Amino acid sequence: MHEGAVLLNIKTRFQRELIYTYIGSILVSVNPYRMYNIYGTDMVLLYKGHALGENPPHLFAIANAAYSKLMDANHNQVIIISGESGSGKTEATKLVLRYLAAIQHTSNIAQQVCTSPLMESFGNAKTVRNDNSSRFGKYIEVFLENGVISGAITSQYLLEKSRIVFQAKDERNYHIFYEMLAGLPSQQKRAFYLQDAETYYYLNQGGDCGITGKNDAEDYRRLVAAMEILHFAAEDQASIFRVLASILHLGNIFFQRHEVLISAQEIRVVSELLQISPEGLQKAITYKVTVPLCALACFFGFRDAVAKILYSLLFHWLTEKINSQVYPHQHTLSISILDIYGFEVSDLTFNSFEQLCINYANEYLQFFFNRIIFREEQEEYSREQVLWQDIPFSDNQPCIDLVAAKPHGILRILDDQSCFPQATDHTFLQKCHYHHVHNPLYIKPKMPTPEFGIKHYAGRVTYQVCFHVIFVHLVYCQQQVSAVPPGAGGEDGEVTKHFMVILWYVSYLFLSFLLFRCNPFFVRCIKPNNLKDPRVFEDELVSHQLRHSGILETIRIRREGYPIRMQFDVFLFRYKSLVGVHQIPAASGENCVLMLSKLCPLRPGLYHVGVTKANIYQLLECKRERSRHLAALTLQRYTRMFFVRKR
Ligand code: AOV
Ligand code: MG
Repeated sequence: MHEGAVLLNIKTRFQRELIYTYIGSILVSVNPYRMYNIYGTDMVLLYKGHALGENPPHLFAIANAAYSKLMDANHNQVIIISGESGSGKTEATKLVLRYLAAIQHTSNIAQQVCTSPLMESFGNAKTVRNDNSSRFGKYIEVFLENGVISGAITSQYLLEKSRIVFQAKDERNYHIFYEMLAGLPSQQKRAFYLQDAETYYYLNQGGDCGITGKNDAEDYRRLVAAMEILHFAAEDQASIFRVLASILHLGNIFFQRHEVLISAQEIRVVSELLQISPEGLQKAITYKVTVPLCALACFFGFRDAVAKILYSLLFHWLTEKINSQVYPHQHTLSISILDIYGFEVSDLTFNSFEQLCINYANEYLQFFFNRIIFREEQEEYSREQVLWQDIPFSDNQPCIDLVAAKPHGILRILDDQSCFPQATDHTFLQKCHYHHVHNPLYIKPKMPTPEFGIKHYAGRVTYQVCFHVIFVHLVYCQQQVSAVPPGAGGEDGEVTKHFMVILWYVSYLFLSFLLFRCNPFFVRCIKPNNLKDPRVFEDELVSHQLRHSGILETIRIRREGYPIRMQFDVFLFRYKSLVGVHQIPAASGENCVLMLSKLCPLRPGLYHVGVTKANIYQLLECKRERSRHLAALTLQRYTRMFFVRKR
């Protein structure tokens, strides 16, 4: 049982076109970079109503397990999909939704919930890692009433805003801009004074406005069809395109040093499109800030900030609009799916504040995974007094602390610094160095460059410090978005409070939604190569992901641990018929062991007072299934179990 064996298994399966593998109840999914014919109605029927392990590993099996568990246990479920950028999280999310919709008899709402490409057009973009990279976090709650989808709520988190005004080489802005320019009828295009994508500064910085294999015009038509399904009025559609057009024109406004505008034409067009006065617009984008920035950067900063606000508001409005169409009548039980942007490991690209947020969110997700899989597992054993040797696992709490702990986590320092008008990138960086230089997870650059490095669980990343520029934008944007909780305004404390909102966004999401409300299922997505090539499996790259995702440790803990826990009364009730008892015996460990001994031979020394373990779970389940005249389960593995006193 070692890394090489696991790698070989996953590789061999990948080469045999088997992209899914179970590790315990965790599903590992390797991105095939090509569509296999494994998601049709036949597959839906194959997996519908069948327990995990009855059929070959598949995403549909996980979706079905979540569904069955919701129905059985009357408890909310969440499917947490994680993995590096480009590993297949968003595709997996869509497939889970498709499965949930497919098992419905009436699929009207289900279709609306599950097939809308709108969010993707507005929230996804081409990056160097993924042609369709999600640039926001998404938490979809699908509500079920008696097993039937009754509605859904999508929450979106931390849309990447820098992309609206800046793209790195070979990257694009959000799909929607290019789709609009490729697909809008020429008459409408003229009305918005629009030309080709190449003419817009906000669209052409990456160098290539097209994506091989993507037809923007066609996707525009699909987008409009989706708007129709969601009952977007004609005026709404026109307004959306008007706002998008005004953002593009805004980006073509240029400044010369100190306030002299040289783009009167663009100013006029933008103010016409947004139906505001040209003077007001000019004032808004040349407004002076107190944050120390050079004048020119400041002007561009505010032009860009206005563009970001417009886009953020549009995205926010759109999410709400979609939600309003499918909002559930009441909050019943739900299956949620979490799909955030993947970890961004690269020392080559420009990493800044937003990458730090993205990576922190992933770090937090890993923390949650660890908590569930390792820590809680071990805590449960000691609570139940099961003899158990702690399995060491790579706890990433220290990294969480480095980024966000009070009082000197990097985000805290940034938050703190933003209250001082004299603070600069330099003072911020010095503070970080001062507090963390001895932290093994922190990397102080050897040269005095304005950057620092962090050793994340998934790899090391260097972050460039130009936080103030981004910070101004973020604050400016946050003020506009209605998601800011009431009372977060105010003069002096504004910056701090708003910044805390961002922190709140990232951590609150995971903490409240995941940790406490739902029973989690984990899907770990793996990227076989960085070339997006269906034929290549790079051992080193996959090993790295296996090692850092905790998958190997999961295997160990699963094998050595007790994946099945049953409360005394549940156990006695479940297997009573196998021993021919009608009356359930009193719920005690002794009675469980007694019943167990009637069902199968127990080796002595395998259990303790009140708490026992045995290699029998699947054997019992098999007996039970047979006794119910159901098809016998295929059993290859034995699982250990222990009983739990009812709390
Ligand atoms: P991500 O969500 O994990 O990245 P995606 O789900 O967008 O990654 O997957 C990237 C690309 O891989 C997709 O556009 C597909 O071409 C291909 N792909 C992924 N899963 C499958 C599958 N099951 N079958 C066939 N092709 C697949 V990011 O959002 O960048 O973190 O922010
Ligand atoms: Mg994605």
